[in-house]
Amino acid sequence: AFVENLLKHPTFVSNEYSTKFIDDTPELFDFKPRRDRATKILTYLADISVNGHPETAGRPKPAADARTPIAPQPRTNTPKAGTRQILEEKGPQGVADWMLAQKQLLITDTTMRDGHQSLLATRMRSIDMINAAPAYSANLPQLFSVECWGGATFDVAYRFLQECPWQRLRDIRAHMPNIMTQMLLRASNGVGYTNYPDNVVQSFVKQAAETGVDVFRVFDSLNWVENMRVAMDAVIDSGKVCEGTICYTGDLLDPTRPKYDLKYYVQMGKDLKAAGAHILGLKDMAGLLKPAQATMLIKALKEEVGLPIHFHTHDTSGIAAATILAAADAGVDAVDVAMDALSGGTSQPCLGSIVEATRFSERNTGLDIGAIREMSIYWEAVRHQYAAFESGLEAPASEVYLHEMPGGQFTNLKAQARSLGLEERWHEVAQAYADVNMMFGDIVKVTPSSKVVGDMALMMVSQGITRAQVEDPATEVSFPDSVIDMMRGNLGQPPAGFPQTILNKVLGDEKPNLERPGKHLKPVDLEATRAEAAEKLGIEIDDEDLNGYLMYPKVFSDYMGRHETYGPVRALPTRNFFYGMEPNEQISVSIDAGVTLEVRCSALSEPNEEGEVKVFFELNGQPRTVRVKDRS
Ligand code: BTN
Ligand code: 3PY
Ligand code: ZN
Repeated sequence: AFVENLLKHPTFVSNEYSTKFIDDTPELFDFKPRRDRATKILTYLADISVNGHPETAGRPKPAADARTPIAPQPRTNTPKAGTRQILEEKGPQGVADWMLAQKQLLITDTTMRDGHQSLLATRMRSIDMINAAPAYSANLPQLFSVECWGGATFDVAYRFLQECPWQRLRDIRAHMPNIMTQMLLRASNGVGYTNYPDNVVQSFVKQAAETGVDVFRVFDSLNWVENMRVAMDAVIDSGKVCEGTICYTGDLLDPTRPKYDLKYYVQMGKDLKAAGAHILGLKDMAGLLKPAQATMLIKALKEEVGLPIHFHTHDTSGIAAATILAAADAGVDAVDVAMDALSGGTSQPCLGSIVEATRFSERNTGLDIGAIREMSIYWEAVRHQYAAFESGLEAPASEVYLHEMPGGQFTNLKAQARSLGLEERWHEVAQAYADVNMMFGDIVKVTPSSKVVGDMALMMVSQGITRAQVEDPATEVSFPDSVIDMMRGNLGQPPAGFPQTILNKVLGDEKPNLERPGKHLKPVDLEATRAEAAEKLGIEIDDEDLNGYLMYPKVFSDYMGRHETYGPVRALPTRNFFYGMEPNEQISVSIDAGVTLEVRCSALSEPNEEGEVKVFFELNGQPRTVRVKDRS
């Protein structure tokens, strides 16, 4: 069996082995009957070539002559020290002190997280990020941070991209050792849609810090600081940067909505400081903060809280760049922007243009505009590979001030509306979303509370129910589960609680829980859970896997099942991952350091009577045939 394993090992097959290879390759001693990784990848390529990828069926395809994305060359082999070195040498408080002492406007690049979450349905694959990381490190070392993890990217990686989010983080970290990585953490909701037991949140944060997150932006979907402490404490204990975050909603000058005024935000900022935040995040997830309001809010927070401020917004309205410039004038310390090719619309404003706009001012970012252009040209080619996931949003829309949907939810909800046959009634969905918000007491809408409002709005439009009917005790309404869950208090409490009218209607006589949800959740036995997963999946479960399983038991298990069949498909170029191979196409697939498969597709047969297609490959020059059922 050893010799058999050796002969079919891809490194051996590819003649790249050395004498150390046998010692360094423990799987040679693994004698279970198991198909090797190369065979698994060929199986995947054959299946996709014949049947297509379920996620891209019926969607626009990249142009046949679309440019192959080639990352910019690193301009040096010894990247300059950056914010990561400040964190390592001086700790998180050192980072905060350094921010306050800086004059330059500090820049976070969101392309690898919110940029594609908001424009491409979160579908960007790790390989496209990791390929860019060395050029970020060498050519853009002045960046404050690169947001590349968390939010929706965690489950989408397992669920739709067939890759491990932890490996993505580890690889980006390794290739970009001088710039801080940043993640979005939904406090007690982790990177999920529900409140997890405290020890699950703690375990997750610890692992994320170990694998490679430097800055944790922690927010709560109802702005309840009480419900953020467990996550914030875990970040502080890990020695990483805790960015305690205010979610911005409404308009702080609107006299008809006095709930979220300047005083409210300043108080929340003070509460987050008292809870130990190193940085104060200001997260305008829908892009509602207007320039003049930004001037007031940033000034007030700077003066009265005193923490460095990191501002995040979305360009759905088309005027977010003006808001960023107003925030910069008012003394904001850091801002989020996306590389040009993935900016605008529901994403962040344009990084290169903010760099140019501040260039000859005292807020000059210090970033090299040539390096930014090169990087954006790369991202443009990457974006073209994801044509299937474009939302087709045509223009900026002031309607965002009506519905207040987060940029990361907008295109998603639109797709959900389409699948319910409501695409032509989108503006009614937008109005219903606004009505539901008021009915729920004017709440912060951000994952997961935004999903609850969206579920309710879709239900009302599809069933033709108005707000008045929902609130009328005499009308029978069957509420979505997520609404019942939120009214029970399972996502926590908004400022001043949910209105009695809606509570009565949803819960009847049932009393909601007004305490922190985590207070009543029993701790999970982590080792028993590890054993359960290992038993169920028949594999060893390491700490990263365990934390994936704790967040998403089914999504993780399904991923592992497919991984057993298809192997490390993360290594495939994006075009081949989504569309397979064409006859005469040849690709290199680097499945491990030093292990590269040269794959050529020679031909596809016609289906036989059983509906089976033969796909003919050459793997490192050797002929290989894979049979696949034609399910198309
Ligand atoms: C999914 O939609 O199930 C997730 C990604 C698809 C995984 C691959 S695609 C080829 C093969 N056929 C399937 O139906 N699933 C796997
Ligand atoms: C997320 O939680 O994924 C968000 O992007 C919220 O804005
Ligand atoms: Zn965002």
